[in-house]
Amino acid sequence: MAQSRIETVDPTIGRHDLDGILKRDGCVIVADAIDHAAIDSLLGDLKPYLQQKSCGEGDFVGYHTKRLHSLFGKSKAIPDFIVHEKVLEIMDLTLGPWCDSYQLNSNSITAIGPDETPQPLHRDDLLYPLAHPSERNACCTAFWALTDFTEENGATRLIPGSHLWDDERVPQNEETVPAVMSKGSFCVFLGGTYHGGGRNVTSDEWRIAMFAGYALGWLRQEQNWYLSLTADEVRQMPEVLARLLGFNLHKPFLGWVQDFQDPYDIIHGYRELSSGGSDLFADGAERPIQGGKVKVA
Ligand SMILES: O=C(O)CCC(=O)C(=O)O
Ligand SMILES: [Fe+2]
Repeated sequence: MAQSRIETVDPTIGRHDLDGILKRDGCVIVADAIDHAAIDSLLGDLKPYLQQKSCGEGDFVGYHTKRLHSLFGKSKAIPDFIVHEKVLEIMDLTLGPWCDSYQLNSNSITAIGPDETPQPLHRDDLLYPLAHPSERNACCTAFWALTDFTEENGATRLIPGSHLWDDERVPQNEETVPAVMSKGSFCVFLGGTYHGGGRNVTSDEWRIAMFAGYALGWLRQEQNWYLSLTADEVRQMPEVLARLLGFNLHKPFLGWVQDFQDPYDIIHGYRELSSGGSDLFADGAERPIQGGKVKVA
């Protein structure tokens, strides 16, 4: 049975325990996983953009919520969060079994201001036409608390265990629990876990989160990094990040360019017509994935 609260663990937790919690609850909070200096530097870089940005105008995006995107060009601190070791360890667990490599799906700042009403509950995997429950996760989201998250200031609300619900069951606000956590912690939830931004009843507090969504490498990404980054920016990134953004070949042969080349090589200067190509699946990558419907007790 899923818990009626979100389990909070220490960053030293082992894979086996993390896996058990995520399979049972579909969500977990990892407390104090990054130091405040990294967050303060990020918030300093984002401040002018947040000041200039207008609030949304819609039930889903809110009316007292500011959102920022294309964050790589706005702060050099972003990669520290996106390729954070513990986050990637969780993605290895939740997405790794179903693809050769996973990718960054989305990356946003959501700053919920005073008087915001709750965001409608939803599943982030609504992007993909999946039946629930499914053993295969299409996507998985991590969100970082850049400020303390409290029930009063709009902490994201989740329904632990709802990743195991079918498509008929309608989530109710009373079933949600707030992801209360300290600045520097992050919460992860599976694509099938119902959640939504919380109500902010404070008079002057902004609850600021950085969302980083990850998805199976064979799906279309929610945000299009190919147009929001220049080739020069990608060339200067560490390889792990460039590949995570999709400048990568998903085995056995998805996403190749020119003469069956890996996009990562193209971006680093591969010249067309300089080879006749080679078998992309030569190193033995076959269909890597097997699986069926999840068994619900
Ligand atoms: O800001 C939040 O707490 C939730 C945002 C969210 O779930 C979304 O925009 O998909
Ligand atoms: Fe969401």
